[in-house]
Amino acid sequence: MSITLHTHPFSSNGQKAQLMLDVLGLDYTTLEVPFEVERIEWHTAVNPMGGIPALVDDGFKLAESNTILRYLADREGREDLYPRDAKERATIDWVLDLWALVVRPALFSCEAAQYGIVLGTGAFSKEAAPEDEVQKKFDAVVPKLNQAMQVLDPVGPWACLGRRTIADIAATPVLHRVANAPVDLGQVPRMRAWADACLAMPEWQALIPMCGVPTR
Ligand SMILES: N[C@@H](CCC(=O)N[C@@H](CS)C(=O)NCC(=O)O)C(=O)O
Repeated sequence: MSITLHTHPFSSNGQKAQLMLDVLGLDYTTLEVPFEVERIEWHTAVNPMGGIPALVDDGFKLAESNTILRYLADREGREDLYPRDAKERATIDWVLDLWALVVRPALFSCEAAQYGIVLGTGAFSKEAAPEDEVQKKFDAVVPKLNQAMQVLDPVGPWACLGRRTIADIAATPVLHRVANAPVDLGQVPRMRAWADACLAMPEWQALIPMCGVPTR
């Protein structure tokens, strides 16, 4: 049995798949996909869309980071991370979709300014914007972030079900970026409490040196 993760150290979607593998304690190897517009052939042979990450599990090919998280939890029988109960599962899926389809896109202009991200060539492709510009972009999305955080368990700190699930693992890399951005996280208290819990995961702490995101 061998697992290979196609990823890039700065890809937040790659980081969440790698965090999941580490939480599960699985053995795997990584292949670094260059951040180039023309994606390298060995990667598109697995994920025709070229997005990072992709996973190959003994010849079984998979892409889309949230799909990879769901698959790995099921593969390992980890119902604590992704339960079979329809309502519990749907609650997690709601947070996963909310994060990927609403929150991440809202945060992206802030992230792109902070890390000089250019779509197609990745992070550090241009100079980072001045800190006050990053804060301004963040301020603009604060109302939307607070609105989205109302979907989470109000008690927390985990997103839902009163315990760590794949919803938390999925959000951790971007929460790390936000927590280390020159922004006032006090404006989004539920997000700050969530970030504190996620970033304290020992498996995430161990990944930080690899992922090229400066810690403030
Ligand atoms: N929905 C996909 C998104 C994949 C994706 O867009 N990955 C980023 C890296 S985090 C990427 O390949 N970006 C292309 C680029 O920035 O050039 C997933 O969740 O896996």
